[in-house]
Amino acid sequence: MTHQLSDLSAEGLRALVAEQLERSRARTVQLTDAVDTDDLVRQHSKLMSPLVWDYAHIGNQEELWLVRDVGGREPVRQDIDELYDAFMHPRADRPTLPLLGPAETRAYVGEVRDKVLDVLDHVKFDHGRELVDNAFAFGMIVQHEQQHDETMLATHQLRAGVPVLDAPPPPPGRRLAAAEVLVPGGTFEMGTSIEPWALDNERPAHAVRVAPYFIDTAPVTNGDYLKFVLGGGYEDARWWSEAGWAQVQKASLVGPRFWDLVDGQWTRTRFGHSELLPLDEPVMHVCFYEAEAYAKWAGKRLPTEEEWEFAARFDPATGRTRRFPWGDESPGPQHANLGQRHLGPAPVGAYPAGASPLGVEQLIGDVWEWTSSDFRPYPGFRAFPYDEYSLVFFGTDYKVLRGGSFGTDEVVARGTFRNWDYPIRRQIFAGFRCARDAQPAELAAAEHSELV
Ligand code: AVJ
Ligand code: FE
Repeated sequence: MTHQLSDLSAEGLRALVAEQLERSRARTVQLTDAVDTDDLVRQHSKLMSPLVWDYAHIGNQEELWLVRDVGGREPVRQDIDELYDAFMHPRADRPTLPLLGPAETRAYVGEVRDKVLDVLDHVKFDHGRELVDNAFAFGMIVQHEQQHDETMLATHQLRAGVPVLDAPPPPPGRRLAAAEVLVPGGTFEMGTSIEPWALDNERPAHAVRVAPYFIDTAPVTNGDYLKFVLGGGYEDARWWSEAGWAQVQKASLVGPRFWDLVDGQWTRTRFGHSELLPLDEPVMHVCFYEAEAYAKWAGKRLPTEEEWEFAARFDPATGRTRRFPWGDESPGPQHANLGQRHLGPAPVGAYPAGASPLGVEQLIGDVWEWTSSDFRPYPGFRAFPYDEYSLVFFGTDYKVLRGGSFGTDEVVARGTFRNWDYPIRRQIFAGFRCARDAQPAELAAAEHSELV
């Protein structure tokens, strides 16, 4: 959302929250109405919850934060809190729980929403309560629903059977003038202290120094990645970290998830549709280790999270950190492929209006981008409003992904937003782009060309 949200009147803020609640619910309903009762309660993959769990969990979080905490109202269904607590039950066990059925779930989330709209009508945004300032708790719950909607979209991708989702194709790509650009580096302000709906791990803004580096102008494509596959990349331990090579053996990896070799031709299946591999689309459904191995094979490396954000937010003309690669304006359909408007990443070059000042494209939307960084707190981090959003995940188990995918809503896909997952995960809508160190001779050449 816009950081000018604090300029809105209470009525303006109420209207904006109502619209965002409505938008996220429409998406949840679309993703759950698309399948029958059996598909809602079934577990499509051990990696995922049954869709009906996500659905009721969305309602339960909304009840906990907005009905009970912000609203101070009586619980709707305290008896089910435990069933929908993500920390009590791992995803693999959720189908065995006495979950609410589809009809009960719809009634429950509907009842919660009615109460929330009543709370929204009466809430005072300016009572100095941090949870309610700038409607933060409402923004957090809207983002929570949208994040689970992306998770449910990933469940759809894992689901067998006839296609049930439909959307227009993304815009066409174009040839980029350069494959990589030199980012001069410097000190910039990373993270945010002013985006009202930024989550705790994006805060606070802090100065970070970045050395000069090269970064790819686009995500690595299926065509690029296919060369690595055909060149024997998955059979050569040289390209892989020790943990990555162990994962190749353990999971028998031979290529990205959802790629298949059919009669000598590579195909990929998405939301039930199989087609020849589109070579100019960003590669997707690779794990961190695959991204890391490709980068090494290509003579490059993954960018750090700091390098990713510098490329996405730093404006060399003013020295200022901006909200997005294209400026401070919230993303429009011309800037980025977000919000499940299309059901896949757009080909490289499809979003010239979304380019950064240095010409780095498709940083926001299309595919989440693996970075080389572990998920760590920023200096001055404070868990808010609960430890289980970020704090309990910090450490070396998770790698950071940035930028959002075609399945991420714009209310989530801030330039500062940080996602994280285990380095072996491939069901998320993740790809990557490469970076490399700038050599002294290249820096000298760049300086020279600026002088002439
Ligand atoms: C930020 C996407 C890693 O799905 O585990 C949802 C978001 N947190 N409910 C996740 C989240 C609590 C989180 N990710
Ligand atoms: Fe959740």
